Amino acid sequence: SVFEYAPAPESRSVVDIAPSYGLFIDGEFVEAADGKVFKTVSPSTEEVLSEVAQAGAEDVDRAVKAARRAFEKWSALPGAERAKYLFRIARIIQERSRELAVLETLDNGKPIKETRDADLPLVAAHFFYYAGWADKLDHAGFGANPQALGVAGQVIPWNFPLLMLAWKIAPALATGNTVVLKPAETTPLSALFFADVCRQAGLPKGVVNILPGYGDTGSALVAHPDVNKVAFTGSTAVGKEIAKTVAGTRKKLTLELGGKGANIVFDDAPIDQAVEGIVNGIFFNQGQVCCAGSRLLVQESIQDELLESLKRRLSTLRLGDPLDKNTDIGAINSEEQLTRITSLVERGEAEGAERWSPACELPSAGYWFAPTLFTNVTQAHTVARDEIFGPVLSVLTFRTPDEAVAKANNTPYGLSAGIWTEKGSRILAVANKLRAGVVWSNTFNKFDPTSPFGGYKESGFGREGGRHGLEAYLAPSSPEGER
Ligand code: TXE
Repeated sequence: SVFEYAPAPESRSVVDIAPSYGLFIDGEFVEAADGKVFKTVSPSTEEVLSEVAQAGAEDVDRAVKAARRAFEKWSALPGAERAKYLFRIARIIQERSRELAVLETLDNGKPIKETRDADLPLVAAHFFYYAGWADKLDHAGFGANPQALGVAGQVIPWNFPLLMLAWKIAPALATGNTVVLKPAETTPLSALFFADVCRQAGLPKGVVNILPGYGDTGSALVAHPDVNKVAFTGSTAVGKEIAKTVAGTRKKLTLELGGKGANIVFDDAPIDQAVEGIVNGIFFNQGQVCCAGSRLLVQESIQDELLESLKRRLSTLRLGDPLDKNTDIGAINSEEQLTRITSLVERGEAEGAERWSPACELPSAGYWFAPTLFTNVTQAHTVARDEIFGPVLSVLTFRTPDEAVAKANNTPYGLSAGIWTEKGSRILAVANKLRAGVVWSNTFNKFDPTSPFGGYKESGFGREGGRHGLEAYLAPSSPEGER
């Protein structure tokens, strides 16, 4: 089945990592025009995994030209033909998911339990889902003859390297667009492995191009005049820069940016279940999740009971080697991210919030941060306002549902929220007032390719996933029935 688990990966020997990788342009791995390379390290050990070609402006131009050449034929293929390639890609990902899970864990630092049981099954599911759409676009509500936009320039972050790639590439290809994608500088390897998957699937040359590099590569891609669509997931600051670059051009843009999600726990919530949801909401992927439940809003009357259970649960989390199947908390993705988390946490303490962590030993090499709770937090505290993007939970309290809603919405972001209560009527009433792209009830961090995902306010605009995810890659066409 789509959701079949990969066999348990035990060690890094499961995957062959080459000492060096090229850029993937026009179906070939090539060196950067200026010969530049950079190193990618394993954040859990600081070991260099590989040396990767670094794309410059000339390479961006080469890749966009290749994608443009490929576009004519690719977009003219019958949808059923494009579907065959996407189904093939999905199946190869399933077959090679053991290798991919280990590779992703090594390059990103997240626990193998997550890459194996969450990232990889979701990646395959995305390709299966959008493969199914490729031949059903006509008269599906996108107009009579929906047209692909052309070349999509896509820039993705490091927190879910392969899953973000799937979110971007699967709908783009299903609708007949071609792609130039830039993975994040700290996690290029799974995208390059994906390039090999495309070759294995016989995907025509130039349909997918992968350009590892830093922010300058991303900004050259976004600014390239022959790119028709820009899709970005990353920081709000860079998202705003990209919006400025794209303004005044005819490029279509979607932005998926930061978040400061609230997990709202009412006094009638099933406490044990809520504790699991809170832990999953903020410690999944070390909290480096745009829709993380980084603020816990707990009804005052159950605060003590809930915090006691939560602390007990946090004391059982296992931090360490991400390749160990029992590990719950892996490494922080980069030294830079660790510094960012550390400075925000120090600021929280300096502003008077109370910091707590379970006793836990951090490995001596690599980038690590212990699960952290902040209590005595007010809405004015930095830790209640800024996205920390780390394993740090800020606890606030409320008395009434209206107060919960007001506090949950008191953020420049609007990506996610969670509601914990046994009352169905309350779930609906509260959810309708939350300014968040996704609201989970009695669960958190649940993803499905059929559901649209995206934000309000500074969390960006546009939706990825589901039927909505296709709209972002189609030109507005004539209304249904007209041609
Ligand atoms: O993000 P960047 P960073 C948030 C999170 C995190 C902070 C910084 O709060 O602490 O952002 O992370 C490319 N033009 N999120 O510095 O820089 C870059 O190379 C075009 C939330 O890693 O935004 C990478 O591929 N591209 C988030 C991608 O943008 C540029 C996920 C993201 O990097 C660019 C990541 C430019 N000028 C961070 N500058 C989420 N929404 O999930 C950089 N890039």
